[in-house]
Amino acid sequence: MQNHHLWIALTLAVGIVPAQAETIQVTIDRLVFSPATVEAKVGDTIEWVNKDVFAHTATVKGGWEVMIPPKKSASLTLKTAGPVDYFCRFHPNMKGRLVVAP
Ligand SMILES: [Cu+2]
Repeated sequence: MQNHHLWIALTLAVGIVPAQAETIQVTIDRLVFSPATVEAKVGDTIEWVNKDVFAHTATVKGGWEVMIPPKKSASLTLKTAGPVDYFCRFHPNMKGRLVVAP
């Protein structure tokens, strides 16, 4: 009986949590971030999946940098709101954008 009540309490609690943090994948294939623009919110995690055989980065000028080794993935949890443009330091033509809601 105690367990039953606990289960109901948990179910109700989950129901009122506003929005769950998500993990959003960005694929890198043949020197292209895809999707190039991602809409996310603070607390979400971006996971870059590198399908290429060479390393890439997701680099923000004056900000953070994530190294994504060949055939591997790397991730970053978003801490600040606002739009942010990033590029690959090895291939500056590779560009991506994160639009981060509070
Ligand atoms: Cu690159």
